[in-house]
Formats: sequence, C-alpha cells, structure tokens
Amino acid sequence: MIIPKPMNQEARPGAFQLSQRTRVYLAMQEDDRRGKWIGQQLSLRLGLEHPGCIWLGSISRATLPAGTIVIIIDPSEESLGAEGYWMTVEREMVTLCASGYEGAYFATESLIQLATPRAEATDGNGRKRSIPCVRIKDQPRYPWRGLMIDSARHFQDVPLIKSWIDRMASLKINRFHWHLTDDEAWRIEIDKYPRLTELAAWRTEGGQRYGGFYTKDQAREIVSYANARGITVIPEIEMPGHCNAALYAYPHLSCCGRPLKIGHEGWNAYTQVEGRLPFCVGRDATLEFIKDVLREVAEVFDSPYIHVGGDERPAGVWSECPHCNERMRRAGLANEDELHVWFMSQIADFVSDELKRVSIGWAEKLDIGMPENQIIQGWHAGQSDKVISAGRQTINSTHEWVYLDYPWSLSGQEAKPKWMPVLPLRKVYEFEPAGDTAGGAGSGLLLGSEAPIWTEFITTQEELQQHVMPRLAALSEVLWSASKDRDYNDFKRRLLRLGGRSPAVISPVVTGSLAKRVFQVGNKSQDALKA
Ligand code: TNX
Repeated sequence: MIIPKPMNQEARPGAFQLSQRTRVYLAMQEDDRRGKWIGQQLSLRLGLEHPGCIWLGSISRATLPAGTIVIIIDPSEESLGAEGYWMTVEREMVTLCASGYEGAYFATESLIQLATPRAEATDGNGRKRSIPCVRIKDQPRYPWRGLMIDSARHFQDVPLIKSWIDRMASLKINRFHWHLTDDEAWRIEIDKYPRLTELAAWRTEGGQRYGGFYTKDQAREIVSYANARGITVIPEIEMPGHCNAALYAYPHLSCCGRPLKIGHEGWNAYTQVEGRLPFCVGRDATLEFIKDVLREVAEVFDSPYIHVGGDERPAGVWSECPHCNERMRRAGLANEDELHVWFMSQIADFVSDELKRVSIGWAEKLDIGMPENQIIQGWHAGQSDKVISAGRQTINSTHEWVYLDYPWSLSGQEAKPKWMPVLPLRKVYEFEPAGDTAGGAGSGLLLGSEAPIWTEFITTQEELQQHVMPRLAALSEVLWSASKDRDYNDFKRRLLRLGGRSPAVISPVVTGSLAKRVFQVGNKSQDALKA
C-alpha cells in the first residue's frame, strides 16, 4: 500500500478501527519536544477527536486501553538506523517504534498512507475509519534521497515551498536542495550585500516586474519546517558561472567590471547565452564576496552541507582577463579549466575549514581534479562512477534519468526546447543509481540521488506539480526500497490508490481532517501514469 514500498511488510487479517476513543500515546523521554510534536501531528492528520497526546514515560503497553496508537522512541533500537522504524497495526493497537526522531516521523507518514481514505472504509464525511492490520520493518536503501527546486529561474513563495516539503516528507524524501541563485535571479537575503535582493531578485518578464526573494527569517522558517519532517535543507549558491544576477548587482565582481543587463526588457534570461559571465576569480575581492555570502548562508541554514554550484562556467572569459591570467601565473595553472578546479578547491577548503560544513559541487572538470572534502554531484552519465572510482562520495543525478524539468511524454516535448529528452514515469522508476559501478553499491560512496526541477520553462505552480508528480514518487521508491522488490505495475497500483482519482499527487497531506487531501488534477499527469 505504501510508497516507497517498505523493506519488509506482512499483511494481517483485520483492521484497527479509528474511533472516538483513539488516542496517541508517547513512550519517549519526557523532554523530547520534537517527539511530542510528531504525536500531535499524527493525531491532527488522522483527524482524531482528541488530538492531545498522552505521555507514557516507559513502555507498559499491556496496560493501555484498546484503540491506542503508541509511538516509541527507543535509542536502544539502533539496528533500525536513524531513519528506520517498525510498525504493527493490530486490531486493538497500533505501535510505531524508532530509535530516533526521523524514523519515528517517517513511521507516521507510512501510517497516514495506510489510513488514506478509501470509499469502502470511510464514514459519511469521507473520514477514514480503519487501518488494515500489518507488520512492517522498514529502512532506506540510500541515505540521500533528494529533490532540488530551482527558485532562481522562477520563484515559489513560502507556502508553496512548504507544500513541497509536505509532499517530500510523505515520500520519505529527506534532502531539499534549494537552488537559490543563478543567472536569472538571486533569491536569498544577504545583509552585507543588499543589492543582491533589492536589484537582482527582480527582472522584467512579459512586460511586468517579476521576482521575489526569501528573507533570512523565511529561510529559517523553511529550515525548521523541513527539519521537523525529517528533511535537511541544502542551500545552493552558484559559482563561478550561473552568477549573472550577482554580477548585475555588483559589476565589479566580473572580469570586465561592466554593468550587465539582467533585469531589463530585452535580455532573454533563458536563451541568451552570449553576455553571460563568470565571477572574476582573479580578484581577491570576488573571493571575499563569496566567503561573506557563504558565512551568512551558513548562519541561516544549519545543515551540515552547502552546495556551491560549480557547473557550466562560460568559457573563454578568464583567458582574456588580466586578473585571472595573473592568478593562473602565480598559482602555476595552465588554463581556465585548471583555474576552475583551483577556485572550487579554495571554496571547498573555506567551507570545511572555516564554516565546518561539507560542500557539494556539480561534477565538472573531473579529469583535471576534484576539490578535497567535497561531495560531487554527477549529472552526466558516468560522472558518479568516476567519482566513486576516485574513492570519493557522490550523489548520482544523471540527467536523462532524474531531471524532472524534462517532459514526461512525447506530446509534452513539443512545448520544450529540442535538446530535452523525454523522461517518462517508467524510466524514472527503472533508474539504477549504482549504475554499472563495480564497487560503488556497497562502498558507501554512492550516497543516493536527487531529482532537480529546473524552472527556466516552468512558471506556474500547476506546471511544477505536473513535472514533479508522480515522477518523484518513482524516485522515492528507487532510493528507499530494495531494488529486488521493484515492480512497476504494483507501483502504479499503489500510486492510483494513494492518488484516488487524481494520480497527480499521491501525497495525502491532511490538515485537520483526514478527508482533506491536497491534490491537483492534471490531464497530463494522467497521461504520464498511463505511459
Ligand atoms: C543544466 S544541471 C544546468 C542547469 C539547467 C539545466 C536545464 C546543471 C548543473 N546545470 O543550470 O537549468 O541544465 O535542464
């Protein structure tokens, strides 16, 4: 029933009835505020009549009344890992158990999926009345299961980002990679450089002023909203390319120092390549700027990781720049590509030495070198394999398997640039992140995968919805569930059940009443499901 499919599950006869008496009990440390929040959320989302939780202290299940849901957080259950859990749904009682917070949270997501309303098991108000009996023991296949949202090309407001975090959580996607800066806009408030958001968060699109940015408080709100749901937020600040918005705000950071035109009518942000510039990495001022920005970013985002971009630097600019030439001469670098790796290494060292975080970079000049202490995110076929062969950690986001901005069917391709391949639901489901990597699978170097949704051509919430769902559900199963259990037809059946008549969203996001699921119907998504 559940997506992603649990590691082990055994259906049992009978069902647990949700009734007026149903209460959530908590067996965890008394000061476990986060654990208690999980219990409260569960009661709310199940629409229980008595949403308060009862703290038990120690586990004395024998004495509990029938109709009880117990959440146990027991650190001695360490074999479950941080994200694993077990669950039993019996006629009299539901028990969820994990060694820690994330596992307990994901257990509730599984329970809520099991409780998703079905016609035969709901009361007159559409409220769920029973949960089928089952025993589950569950643990993820990969620790890194991500969605990347590009908020630079087009902007999503805070409620929309939160709705995506809800959907990620329901699929046990645990990494939200937030692409906050690019050529087309800068989206995160930086106190020391106010022009980044005063100027570079805005442009003219279709004759209108278009844009927006996240204040630091809003970003913190997103971080804690995600953390509560078992999700780590990884901010991305792009460099040394994909940075024209920053150069528009602060032209002295470019090689030529001339003002750029972004933000004005006439500059086509998505198709006009000429005129794009990289940061001038010959000037110390640029490195200082980037470090200042990253310091402020690290204050807002408390995750262990910061993504520092690294892809697609416009070529040929640095060779023409006296500052960059001087840098290459002094550092003994032969060409622009070596300067690229030098620069990314400087940033990786800064992130690890000063900010005490791990940097992540898009794979780019792998043959020339990989910055130390950096997780490399592959996006072309074979890149993650190469990184693993070099004994380094990687996230495999090979574009033809997981780029969710790609069309999901041939008919959708017409509206897209010619170079974009079709990525049907089934193909995502058949993705094998370990690829043909010899030792990769067991080495721990392959952390998992992440699906990016680039938004150059995705302007509305509806389009975002149609591109991400249901393909993210397929990826969640690839990354969480055992590969031997993968069965596309079975996956589609579960998808249809969870999505009801609308497979576009399988996320049973429930506020207040279990009956109220958030989804949008899209004919195109129906097509995708049939593919
Ligand atoms: C390449 S993937 C990019 C993005 C584009 C995307 C379009 C990557 C690291 N860079 O900037 O948006 O292709 O699909």
